[in-house]
Amino acid sequence: MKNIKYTLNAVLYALLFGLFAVSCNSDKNTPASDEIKGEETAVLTHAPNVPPPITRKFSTKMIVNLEVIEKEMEMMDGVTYNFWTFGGAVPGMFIRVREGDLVEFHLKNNPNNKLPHNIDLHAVSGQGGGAAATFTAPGHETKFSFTALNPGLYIYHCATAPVGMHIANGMYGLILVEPKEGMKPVDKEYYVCQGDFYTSGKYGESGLQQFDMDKALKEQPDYVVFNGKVGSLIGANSLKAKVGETVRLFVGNGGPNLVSSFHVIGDIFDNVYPEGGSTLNHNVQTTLVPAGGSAITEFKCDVPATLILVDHSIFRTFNKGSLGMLKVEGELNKKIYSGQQDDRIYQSEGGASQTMPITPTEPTKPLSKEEKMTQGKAVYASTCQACHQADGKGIPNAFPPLAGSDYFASDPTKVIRVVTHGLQGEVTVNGKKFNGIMPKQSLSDNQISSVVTYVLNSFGNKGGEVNPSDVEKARK
Ligand code: HEC
Ligand SMILES: [Cu+2]
Repeated sequence: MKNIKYTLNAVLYALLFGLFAVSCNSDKNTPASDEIKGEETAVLTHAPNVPPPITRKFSTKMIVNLEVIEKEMEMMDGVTYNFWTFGGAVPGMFIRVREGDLVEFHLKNNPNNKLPHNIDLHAVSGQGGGAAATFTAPGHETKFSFTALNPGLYIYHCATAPVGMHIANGMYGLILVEPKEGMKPVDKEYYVCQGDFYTSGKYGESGLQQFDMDKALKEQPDYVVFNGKVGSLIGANSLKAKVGETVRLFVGNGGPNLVSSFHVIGDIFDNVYPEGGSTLNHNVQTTLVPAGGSAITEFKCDVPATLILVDHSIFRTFNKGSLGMLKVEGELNKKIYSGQQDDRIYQSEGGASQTMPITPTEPTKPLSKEEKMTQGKAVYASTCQACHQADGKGIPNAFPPLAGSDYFASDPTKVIRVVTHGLQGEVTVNGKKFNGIMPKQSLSDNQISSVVTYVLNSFGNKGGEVNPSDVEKARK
């Protein structure tokens, strides 16, 4: 058994590093007529930014300089991790070249790093996608060249043993090979890349987290995030667009394990290039992005809304971090959408109140505090819990805590107002800033008085009681 395992590994690494002389001749894409003119140094960008479109009509020599940096960074507020990065952030820097370009790739390994690394770009036809030529020790630089034969959006990643661990620590990014004829101009282009992370502590456990090999083998991540961090695309970091603009998202998935069901709540992809290839699909709700794969999605922003980017394997979104926002500002268009802009959109697809409707059974006589607590607990579980969590502690960067919240400590009627009217804009709760949207909840006066009473008397809060008449007053 052991022998078989070692033999398999040996074959795999031998292939990656080019120990076998494989010859594979094909003329199909040979760029015979392509003359390389001049040279350029590629502009690389950190997510969510994308380098400018290529307007050049000829092939050139593109010099790409990328440095591997091992670095402790935040995975979430208060949670840090030793990320291994291409360019100092997760995902790695976005590379943009043109079909037919001769790419001269320079890989540097920062002298302060502890380990050797390399790079396998899926855009490369050649041994290990470049991995064989770029095995680089700390403080060194390697170089190799390739011609970008096939247009498309490709993942690149480290392929140094143990490969899974290098990828799990954040070593991936995207390279776009624009087709010769270029891409249709759009108003906004953004770079979004998903990844799953395996930490010694559970989701949200503070402090420096170690990589957990056991969880990685079981494919049970604690974090599933966009652009390397919980909250990287929400609040002040949200993507932005105006009504009428067309947005193109270059979506990647570094994995290492999970496949993403990429979806934007509140809009439909007019165009999708599935798997980052050349096929064009239209009118898509959710597109699969394989681990080690990509997709390009395009959509027109028709009405003002906060669009929510999710992996629609939805527990990952509400419990592991794969949530982003695209704020679309501009004029309402009631023909396309009317109603209360932000909260309705949220409720219609992502909100908890829609998925778990409550049938109001109106009591005939006033409830005692004890009865309110019982009813309130049930309302909390079916309505509030999806966001504020069972323990009332919320989710850092996304949903504020109700446990010991200083937001309403001095005035319990504030809780009623938040529930009846919803809440948006920046709020500070226990010293942490939140800038999300809480939809107003369609609950009866009785249900609200119960759930608010429940919140005031749970999660270590200091008590209190409210009545349906208080709710009626607050509604006005
Ligand atoms: C869809 C997610 C969601 C649901 C469901 C939800 N909330 Fe919220 N809640 C939020 C968000 C997001 C904020 C912060 C809004 C902001 O940033 O302006 C918030 C803020 C609050 C606040 C003020 C800040 C604080 O932490 O004290 C209270 C109180 C509150 N919610 C109570 C409730 C109660 C009670 C329910 C159930 C009846 C509920 N929420 C349901 C998302 C939600
Ligand atoms: Cu590596």
